[in-house]
Amino acid sequence: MPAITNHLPTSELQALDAAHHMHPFTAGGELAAKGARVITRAKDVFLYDSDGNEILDGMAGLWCVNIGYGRSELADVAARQMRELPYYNTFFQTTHVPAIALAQKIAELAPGDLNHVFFAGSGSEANDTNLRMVRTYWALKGKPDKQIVISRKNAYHGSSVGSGSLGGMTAMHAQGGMPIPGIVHIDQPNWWAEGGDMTPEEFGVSRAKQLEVAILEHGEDNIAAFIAEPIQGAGGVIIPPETYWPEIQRICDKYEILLIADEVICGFGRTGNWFGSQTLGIKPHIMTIAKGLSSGYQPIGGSIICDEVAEVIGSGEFNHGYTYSGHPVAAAVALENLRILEEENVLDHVRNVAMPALHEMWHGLADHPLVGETTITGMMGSLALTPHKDNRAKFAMEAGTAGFMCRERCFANNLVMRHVYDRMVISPPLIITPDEIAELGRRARMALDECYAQLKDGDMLTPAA
Ligand code: PXG
Repeated sequence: MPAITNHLPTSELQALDAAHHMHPFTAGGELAAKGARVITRAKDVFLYDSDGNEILDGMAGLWCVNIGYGRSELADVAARQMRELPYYNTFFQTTHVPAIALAQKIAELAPGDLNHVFFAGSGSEANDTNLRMVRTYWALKGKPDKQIVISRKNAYHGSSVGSGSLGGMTAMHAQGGMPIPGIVHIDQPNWWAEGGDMTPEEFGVSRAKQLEVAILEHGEDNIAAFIAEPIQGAGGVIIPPETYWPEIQRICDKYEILLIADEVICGFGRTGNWFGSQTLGIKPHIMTIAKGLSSGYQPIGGSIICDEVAEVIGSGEFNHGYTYSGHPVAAAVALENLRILEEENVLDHVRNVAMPALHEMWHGLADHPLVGETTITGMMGSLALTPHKDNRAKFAMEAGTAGFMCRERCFANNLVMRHVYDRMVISPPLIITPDEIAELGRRARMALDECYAQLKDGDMLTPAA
């Protein structure tokens, strides 16, 4: 076998990929027949593939490359750290400078008394930590029955057995024996799809009140925590009505349950503040972090824990942790990423430059015949594809068909924009410029036009009954 490099022809790379590489969330046979797109390098907001195409990455990878691609400072830090101390663990009463420095920095950035960090290798691992931690917390407080965690349908909290069970993705639950016991899912605050005749404000309150109903049904004495993304990401960038989070917060405050904000996507500038909880006015006891923490340059995640929970957990031995908890190279790279976010005032760029341009461009797509609503907070937005603009109609054909077609047209126009069923979502790198935003808008409109034409030609614009 010759060396496998970027210089091999695309078809050979695709054949090798199909032969040996199993992809996440992918129908392997279908992809093998088609051939995966081979990404070879990236710079700022652009990806380059093995055929030389320049692709605008409207998703920042998987919602994570917040500072953009190609920052050599992070590579330098990684190389330096690998030479000095490539690995050591944080078990058995040892520590190292990158873990200390990163934990301190995260505690400084996090609001309120969220002052303690438990590291993991990913968001999934961090949510597994959270599940065990909240249950352990209540057991140590002498309330071992407080074990149930309430979550939401169409939430995404990861792909491990624990975090996937916390999530509310039916397609995931259908495989591999999930959800595990002790997790209850209430409905999501998705007004567009599920709001019926209610105003968004009424709907927000009614969905939040489901939390109270679930607490009363299962008994306050049996509930450990409520977990939610401030804004659902993988579920389709579902921005809750303004009435939703205040009511959720009131309910969490009233009953003795912990609140976990899953900030894996919303954290580190995505919503225009350091954390989505700040943008949406949430006061969690625990935050889940990953993705933007290192801008995806290294795999790292974690949980930020408030003083009270950390103190109780610290009163005994918490029998939990990962080989790579606080990995020195990942921690050093994350720290450098946070330095860049801070010293280059990336949040100011987001608030004053990128957000206004992105919001104007995004809402500008609302006049398209295929677009039902456009919604956006900070640097994460979505639009609903619809066969009928005026009444929030869904398509008669299988949900996700139009979205998939639109995503294909985006790909053909060298734009990465994802679909979640029939919603298109964007989450570009935070450092995107107004010119690049205009280009994103141009390519998105082209994709929408082409998709609309295809749907029309195929007689597929029929609304569901
Ligand atoms: N919580 C949230 C809110 C996430 O979005 C995780 C936890 C899990 O993180 P890890 O690092 O274990 O993947 C996520 C991950 C998609 C997509 O297609 C989204 C995620 C991951 C993969 C794909 O939108 N989010």
